[in-house]
Amino acid sequence: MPAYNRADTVGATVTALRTVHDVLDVIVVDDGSADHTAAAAAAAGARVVEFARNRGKGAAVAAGVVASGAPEAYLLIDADVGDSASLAGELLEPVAQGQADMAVAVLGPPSRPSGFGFVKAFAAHVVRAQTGLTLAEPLSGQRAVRGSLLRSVELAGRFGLEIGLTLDAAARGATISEIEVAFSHMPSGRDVRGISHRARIGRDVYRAVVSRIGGPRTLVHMVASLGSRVRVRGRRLRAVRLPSLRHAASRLPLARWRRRASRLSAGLPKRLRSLRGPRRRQPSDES
Ligand SMILES: Nc1nc2c(ncn2[C@@H]2O[C@H](COP(=O)(O)OP(=O)(O)OP(=O)(O)O)[C@@H](O)[C@H]2O)c(=O)[nH]1
Ligand SMILES: [Mg+2]
Repeated sequence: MPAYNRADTVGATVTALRTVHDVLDVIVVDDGSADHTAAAAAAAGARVVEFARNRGKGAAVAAGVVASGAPEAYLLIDADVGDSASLAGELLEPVAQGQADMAVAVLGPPSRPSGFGFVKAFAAHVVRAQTGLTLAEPLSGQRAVRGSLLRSVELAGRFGLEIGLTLDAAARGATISEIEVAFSHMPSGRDVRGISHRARIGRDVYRAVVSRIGGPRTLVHMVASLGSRVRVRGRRLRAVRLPSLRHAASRLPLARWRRRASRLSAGLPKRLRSLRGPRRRQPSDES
């Protein structure tokens, strides 16, 4: 459990996780918090790894993996999930049963308006284009991952963690599935703090994608995903796909337009004459 300035919720999250059957050890990585996150986590019974300064979510999870030994599976749970972390067994099940190598939790609707969805749409687009997978929550931090899989990938930095893990796992042929779990969390809102938090997430996701598929392809995905988010007078402009363009072209009444154009051009000299009006007398007409 990566935790940064989460003294308010980390204790409840640890306590709830420890009630989950099959959870043998709860490791909290305190990412250089300025509050009492580490003490709260330890008081609730977690093993705590402390960073002296903030190094980001990816580095925090990587440190947790190093501290873990070699368990069969990992649960990655954000520190703001609180009591609802007791539902984590549902997330572990598909991995424990061998149905998935990574199970990604789809959370219930947010308690307040959160981001605008641009980064999520971009991440979903990249995952779909690169792996063929359609994920509703490509950036969800709540995941169960097969131990050998998580230990075999180099985790992306900061908030690039989730998209990097998804792309790397898919590249290794892992089975990834999404599962609805009624975890609650505390999403940042649409205030200045929330927007700058989202901007940081966007930057980290972009970096993780660029380092995996290269800059040009990343830009193409970014533009395409933007198209799917832009709204004109309340209607969403979907990314235009080539087959639909061809279909639209085949339905154009080209023959009718051609007939009309030739009728128009045939009648043009007469129209021009009528536009010019009756011819005026010229001085040369006198002579
Ligand atoms: N903000 C932040 N969180 C970190 C950092 N390192 C670890 N974390 C933890 O990573 C988890 C996810 O962070 P959140 O800030 O909740 O990000 P999020 O859930 O993706 O975004 P929201 O929907 O705004 O909550 C939490 O458990 C954090 O405590 C860091 O450097 N910054
Ligand atoms: Mg959160």
